[in-house]
Amino acid sequence: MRTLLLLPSLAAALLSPAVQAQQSPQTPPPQPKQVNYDEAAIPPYALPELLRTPAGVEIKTATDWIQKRRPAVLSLYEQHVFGKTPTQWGKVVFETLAVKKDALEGKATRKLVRISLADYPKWQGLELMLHIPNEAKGPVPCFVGPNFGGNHAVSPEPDVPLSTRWMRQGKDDAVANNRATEKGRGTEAKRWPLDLAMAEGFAVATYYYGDVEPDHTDGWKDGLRGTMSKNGSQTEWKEGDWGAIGAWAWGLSRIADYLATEPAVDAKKLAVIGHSRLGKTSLWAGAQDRRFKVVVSNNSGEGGAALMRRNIGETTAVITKAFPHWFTKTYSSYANNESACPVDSHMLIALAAPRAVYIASAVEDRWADPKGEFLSGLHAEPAFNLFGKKGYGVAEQPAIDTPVGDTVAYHIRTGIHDVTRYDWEQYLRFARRHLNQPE
Ligand code: GTR
Repeated sequence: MRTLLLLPSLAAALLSPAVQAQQSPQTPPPQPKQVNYDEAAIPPYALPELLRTPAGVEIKTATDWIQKRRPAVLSLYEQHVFGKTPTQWGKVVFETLAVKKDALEGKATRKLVRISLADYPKWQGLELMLHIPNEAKGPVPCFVGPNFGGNHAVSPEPDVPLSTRWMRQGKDDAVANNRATEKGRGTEAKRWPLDLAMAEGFAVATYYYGDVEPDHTDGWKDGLRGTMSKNGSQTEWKEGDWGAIGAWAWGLSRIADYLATEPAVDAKKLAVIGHSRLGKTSLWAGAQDRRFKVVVSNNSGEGGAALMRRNIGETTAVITKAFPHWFTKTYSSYANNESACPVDSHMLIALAAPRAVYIASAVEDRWADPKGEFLSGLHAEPAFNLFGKKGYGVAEQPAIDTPVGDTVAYHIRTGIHDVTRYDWEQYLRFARRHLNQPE
């Protein structure tokens, strides 16, 4: 098998050494004593070839990509990284819980909808919070993404019910005894600039990721995975079985199911978005579900957009030790052995082709390896080129706060690991450009 050889670059100039690893407030990251932040210390690596099958056949057309290579790459990603999403779950039930027509000072209609499974009543379902701009003249495009702190944390308004599910304990008092408190209201609102999305004519759909599975190693027992597995009697997870990221991504696809029934939304114009571990989730949802026409990865890092073969910032060894439940069991066998893995994240990005992908980094988010996030999009470009689509248009990371790209786009923003209004401004512009194109 021919391989593409990439030599480590010495140019780490963009990345200031100021912050070692800045993570979301809910989840202080593991801080291993020896984290490599030196580009020059990355051993040379070879990426698995994107457009050549293991038998050596070169993929030269869009049809061959769609019919042969894409299914093979998807299956490799299932087997080695995220596990296989079940193909059957029976009837999906939608139940409208509340509609508020004058949310956000009259700018939006807010709907709360429970999405559950008729065959698995033990699973309490997920609560979708949907904001639709009131000024819309017809069905609108929609961003779909999971949130970390509950719908009450995303909305700035006090009448959104507090989440009652298990929640990760952070340093602040938004969560006490692993349950949301009143103090958590609006704490994630900055990451979800609903006013901006409404003004731009986009609906926004979100759910608390813990509705599908609590985010800890035993969380599956109380979540969808446990409930669905052998009628709840499964006791361990095998190689190739799905992990929590797969389950959270599944939740995003069920929201897409609901949106197909929602007259106010144009379900042909969906963008999927996620930050950090939920950016890994949005990439995996976008890889599997072609209804997401735009895929956004915000600071998704290791296991997301960052190339796993670059030993810098968070590594496969660190992530699989801290969060084994996120992935399929096989993935941990690549700890300190990344070159044995038949995929890397350029293939995860390519799975979205020819749909549009936006990858974003932050300068101080060195834990997530901004350069590795950039490179996955760059090395995914040949798959997009098969469809006559263009990627970044540049071969080096652009200057800070300078977005680049066409169907694959990228920016590295000033600041820390977070989702900001600046990030959303770029995503909204990108989504408008791509969602308004003919199929
Ligand atoms: C960290 C983890 C990262 C990232 C982050 C987050 O602890 O190491 O991979 O996903 O959590 O989700 O905020």
